[in-house]
Amino acid sequence: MKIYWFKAQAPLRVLALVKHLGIEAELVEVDMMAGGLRAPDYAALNPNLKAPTLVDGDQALWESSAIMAALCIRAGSDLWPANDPAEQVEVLRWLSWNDGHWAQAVGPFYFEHVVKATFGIGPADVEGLKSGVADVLKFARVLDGHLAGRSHVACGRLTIADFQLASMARYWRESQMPLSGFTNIVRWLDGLMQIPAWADPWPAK
Ligand SMILES: N[C@@H](CCC(=O)N[C@@H](CS)C(=O)NCC(=O)O)C(=O)O
Repeated sequence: MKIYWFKAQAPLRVLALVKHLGIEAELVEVDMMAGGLRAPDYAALNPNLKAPTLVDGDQALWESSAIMAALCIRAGSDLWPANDPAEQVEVLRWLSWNDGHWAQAVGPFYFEHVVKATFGIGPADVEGLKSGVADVLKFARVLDGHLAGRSHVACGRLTIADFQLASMARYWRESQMPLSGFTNIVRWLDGLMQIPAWADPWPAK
């Protein structure tokens, strides 16, 4: 089993899960800056030209949430509730909410501050982010209200929904996401950082 990754938030959640569950896999780092995502061999696996991609036998699977679910099923982990339809619905709701709303809102902050710094592609456009503040606040209110009295996003325990929602928000301080007033979100994000594999998801060099 191979997992293609590079240092970015979608591969991050898959690699954190792999480490957390102790899954044996060959972790193949793609040289994104050298055009590795556009190489024909890689494009044949993931026509989106994005990472992560899981290759298991003949099957190439993309989309980090689907990859995480597949890995949980393989490992017998309830981070994806394979045997509980009601819990699946609950996790799916938050995976969808992330991709449709939350990631869209926090993504620009993550891109300007973390992606640009990681790949040396220029300074953050701090001015440009001002127009995105209202959206972050709008959806942060939803998440913060939901997390009141809860330790995790779904099912009362760690699930792949936590990893999906937190992979950009974990950088909220250095990305200047306006989340400091959302005490339940901050408590949840800080709590996830107590998980060793989440705090340090990247493979050893
Ligand atoms: N929805 C996809 C997102 C994949 C994605 O956007 N990956 C980014 C890294 S976080 C990427 O490969 N970007 C490279 C590019 O767009 O050129 C997933 O969750 O796997």
